[in-house]
Amino acid sequence: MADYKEFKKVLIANRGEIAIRIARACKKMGIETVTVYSEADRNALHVRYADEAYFIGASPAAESYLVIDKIVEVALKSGCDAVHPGYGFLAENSEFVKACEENNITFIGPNTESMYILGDKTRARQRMIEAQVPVVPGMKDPVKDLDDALARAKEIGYPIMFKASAGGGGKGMRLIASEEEFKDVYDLAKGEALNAFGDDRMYIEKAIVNPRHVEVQIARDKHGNAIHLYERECSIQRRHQKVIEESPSMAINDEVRHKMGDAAIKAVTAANYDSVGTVEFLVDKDMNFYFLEVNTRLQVEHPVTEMVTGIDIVKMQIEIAEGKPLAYKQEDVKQIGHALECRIYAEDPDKNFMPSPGLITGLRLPGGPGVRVDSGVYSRGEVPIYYDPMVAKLIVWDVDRQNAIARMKRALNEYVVKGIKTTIPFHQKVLRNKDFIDGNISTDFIDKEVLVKPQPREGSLEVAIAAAAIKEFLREKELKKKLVEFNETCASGSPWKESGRRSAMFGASFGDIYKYST
Ligand code: MV4
Repeated sequence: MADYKEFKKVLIANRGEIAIRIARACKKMGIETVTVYSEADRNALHVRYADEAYFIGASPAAESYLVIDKIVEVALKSGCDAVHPGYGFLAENSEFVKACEENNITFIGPNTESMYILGDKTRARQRMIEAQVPVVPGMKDPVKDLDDALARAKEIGYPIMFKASAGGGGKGMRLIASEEEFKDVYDLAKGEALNAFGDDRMYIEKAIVNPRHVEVQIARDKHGNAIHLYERECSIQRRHQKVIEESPSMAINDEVRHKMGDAAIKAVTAANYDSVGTVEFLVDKDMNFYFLEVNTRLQVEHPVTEMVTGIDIVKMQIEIAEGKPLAYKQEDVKQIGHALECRIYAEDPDKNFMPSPGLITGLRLPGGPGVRVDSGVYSRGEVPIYYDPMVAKLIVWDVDRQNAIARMKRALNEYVVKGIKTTIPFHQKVLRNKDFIDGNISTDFIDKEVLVKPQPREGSLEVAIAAAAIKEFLREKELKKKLVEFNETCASGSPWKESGRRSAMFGASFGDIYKYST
């Protein structure tokens, strides 16, 4: 069983909040940290947080964070055993994984074979069909030509989704309502795919109307052990960018939840995956779920899962890369309470979410019970124009969704960022939306609801007070039940046992618990 190697020093090939999140896991594990930085990031927070930092080039990512040779060179020069890619940049680049392997550096992520299978959407679909994971009804192979495409679309039935095999995350995808429309856009869509991915293979799926995006966090080690860490609801998106994520999802019940978890394990096992990862599903109005794709990386929204399970996903990912067997069995993983995450972007919501880089002249981060801030910036620090404008994530945990929403509103009100515009006011608007509060969300929520309709002001109606009183009574009852359940879980060997029990009894200060364990 001692078939593993503990890392002494890890290179973090990323920037911003995720570089810091990874460095925190390393420090907790007694691993030395090395970061890299571009010209624009000379004074960045991730550089200050790490034990060592190396300059790797000009500000554009193509000249720094994306240059494989430079990253490998720093890893060798500084004596790192492993590289953590974070998300974005080189995280899903198999050339980078190969370069690491050739230089005896462990890539903290999946093997190249599973990346190859899951990176191509038609190949992944084929593998899932063989493994009997439910996929959206549609084609197994790419279309041959327009006539083939029209014939297949007719069989499947309009509306259809015309998707690029090499796409993913909403890129290279088109909703098509009729045969006439398909004829018009066929060549255009293929051209776009060729331009974006250098690959114009396309396939057809039945379009799921008003779907929910629900994804399952999984972990599988190099010994074939696999667990899931339940789901995240990610339907609140704007132009395929997630805005708010939560766990659990309001869209599914426990029966579907467990079926989805099992399907997700089946999916990653079929690809011989060996890291932490995420299996994306679409869920329709009847709670049918369909496999979409696997994200072969640590995701931005992993903290919501950490909050409801109490498991440090980054530590788990590093241990898997070291070759250790999973520290948890499926029955050890409990989904407790409710977590929400708001992504804080340096964007101006009043100017069509235009990026708002520049000097942060003042910053006060929220805190208190159940609040976690994964931030990549500091007061008097600069937000460069060159990279993703996400500057921080605000995550809250509470015993149920209603409490979590209230806690998130409180935390957003405490959050002060001066000098640049952020999406904080936009989140406050979403949290006041009735459909959001009721859990009535689908993927067109933001365009349809929040950006168009004015939102009610806080506490304006007397009727609402009466309704709230009734709700409060019912909620109290539900809350007491939850605390009893919670303590039973603590007594039965969950990962929360050591750190969670006392604080959870006193108003659930899970943010504080988290800090001690990270
Ligand atoms: C779909 C779909 C409807 N039917 N596939 C967008 C992200 C990418 N991973 C897949 N996406 C979709 N695929 C079929 N067959 C609708 C979407 C979709 C969507 C999905 C999740 C969250 C937001 C979305 C926004 C528009 C479209």
